[in-house]
Amino acid sequence: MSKTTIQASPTAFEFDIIETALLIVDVQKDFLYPGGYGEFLGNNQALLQGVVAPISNLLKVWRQLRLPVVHTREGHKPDLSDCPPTKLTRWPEGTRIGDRGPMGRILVIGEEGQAIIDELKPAPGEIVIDKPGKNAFIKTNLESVLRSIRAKTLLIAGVTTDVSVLSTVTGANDLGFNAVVLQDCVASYSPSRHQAALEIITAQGGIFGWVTSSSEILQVLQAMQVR
Ligand code: TIU
Repeated sequence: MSKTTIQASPTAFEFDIIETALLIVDVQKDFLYPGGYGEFLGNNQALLQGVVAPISNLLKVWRQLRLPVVHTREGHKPDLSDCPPTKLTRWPEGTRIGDRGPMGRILVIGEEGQAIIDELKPAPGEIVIDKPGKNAFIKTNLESVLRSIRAKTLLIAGVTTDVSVLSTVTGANDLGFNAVVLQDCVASYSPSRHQAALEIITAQGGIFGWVTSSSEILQVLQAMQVR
């Protein structure tokens, strides 16, 4: 497969789709549904709903072409031994990771709230990685999974733009992966922080990566389908 070039910010981006993985970050009930961790932190989870349709549309075509997708889920062991104090103790009791919410224990692996939302449920056989940090590369096998499928470029979708997406983008950049954020497929609890995170990624000539939209990728995929 020859390389293709898409419009992106701050520069056009040239890549090979067969060396590319779609990374969907933390589209979990605890962040997108009422009664989850996001809401317990004082956020309006409804602000994240806009990512569902564009991710779903992209995923449909991505799967038809059998391209690799990796889903991540933020979450901790039931004994919270992998949850650092920096994530645990700064919020009021009853609203912390491990406390009981309407969808089970907050951000605990295996609880209903920690699951990926029904609308974007992983298909059988797709890779799902539980991550204890914001950065999906920390204390996970994500890097080795990506190296094993020879991925050089990551198309990044998910939530939230200013927390796990940004943190994972900077991690990807440090490890030598091209991070390309799909702006319509990422969202924040704050539109201004969403914008700020995208600016941080693309500043200084693209210090951490590129930003584009899912329509650019869909055009590439549609060209592959007619071939
Ligand atoms: N609070 C917030 O915006 N996000 C998180 O805590 N985790 C993720 O972004 N996944």
